[in-house]
Amino acid sequence: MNHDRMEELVRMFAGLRGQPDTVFLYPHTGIDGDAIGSTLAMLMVLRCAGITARFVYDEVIPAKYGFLPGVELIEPFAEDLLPRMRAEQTLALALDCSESSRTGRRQELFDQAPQVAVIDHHVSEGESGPLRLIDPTAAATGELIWELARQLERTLNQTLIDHDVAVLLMTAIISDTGRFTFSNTTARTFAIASELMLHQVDIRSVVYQLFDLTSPERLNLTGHVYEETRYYLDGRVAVACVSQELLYSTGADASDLDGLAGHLRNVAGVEVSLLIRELADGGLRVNIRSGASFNSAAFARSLGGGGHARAAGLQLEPMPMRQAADLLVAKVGEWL
Ligand SMILES: [Mn+2]
Repeated sequence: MNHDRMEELVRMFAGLRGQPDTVFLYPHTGIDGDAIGSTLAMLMVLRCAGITARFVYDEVIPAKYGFLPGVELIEPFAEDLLPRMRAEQTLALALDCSESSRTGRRQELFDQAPQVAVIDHHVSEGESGPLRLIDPTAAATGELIWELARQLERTLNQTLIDHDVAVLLMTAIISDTGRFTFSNTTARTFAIASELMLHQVDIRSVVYQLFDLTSPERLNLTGHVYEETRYYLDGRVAVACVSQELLYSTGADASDLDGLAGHLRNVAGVEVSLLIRELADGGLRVNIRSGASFNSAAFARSLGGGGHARAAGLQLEPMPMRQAADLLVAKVGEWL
């Protein structure tokens, strides 16, 4: 069925070549390496194929993605541009997400698109449709973009994947597989990475920018988070809370928390880790990481969130973080 949907998407894009249509690309808010890498790659592939495409985003792009080729093509979203964008948009393409609720301030624009397509690898219970390619067996949306671009190359008999696109897709895949170490990594992942390496991707530099490059602020924040992590249910659950004040006092920003929830899960005996972060509006963002004994995706969905079996997230209304921790630990206890 996914095969048919891929064909359908390729046929649709091939038909847009040289047409007055404009495709708007929608990676999810809280952009990550897969979302930005996949979206920029898709933008370049579409433009190379003679299809008008735009990547408008409504948050600040984290500095660590500044090295990506084409990052300057991302247009900042502004409300006063809405009427013109609305008039121009003929297709909204969601990438690395499948619901308009993940598109932040761009949601209104997304919802008003005459046609919607989806390319995603997150488990979803949403509607199904011919232009919704959702493949949870893909380690990253980047894998799906690779397969789509290859097929579009064959259909149009034109080269679309160059060195820059290869760097972007490698970034997407390396991000979502934790540099090829997460359990989502498959033979397909390596097969695609192998093809990408034929474009002379500087993998050391990509990994350095994504994972190893750090700062005094980040080390400081990490130290505080580790020190204040609490353990519950005989050490099976680890919970860390990060207030706006901690971010401010350490000079760190939210992207400096990337990977921390996973580190907490690595503590011997911990089956589930929760990283609770206070947002600017007082709401809470919760990152969940788990071992095989706990389905993070199902747990997150039960509270309005989503994600993968071992890595998921959800959002809570404003409340004290300790109260949220108690509430979530009690719920996790019911699930364990
Ligand atoms: Mn992804």
